[in-house]
Amino acid sequence: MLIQLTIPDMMCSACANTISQAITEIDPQAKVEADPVTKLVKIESQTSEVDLRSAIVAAGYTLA
Ligand SMILES: [Cu+2]
Repeated sequence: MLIQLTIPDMMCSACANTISQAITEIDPQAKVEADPVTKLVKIESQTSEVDLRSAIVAAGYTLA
């Protein structure tokens, strides 16, 4: 399933990397596209959206 999330405090490519890592930690098969310019993260994953959201929050980011 494809999930698209907005993360307003993803400010740079380091944030994008941190977020991508947080997601692949809970789902190593996930495909993540994080763009600090648009603040959008596109995730192709079988993990539930709730779990993906918690992983991002646990990494220190805020979801819109
Ligand atoms: Cu950053």
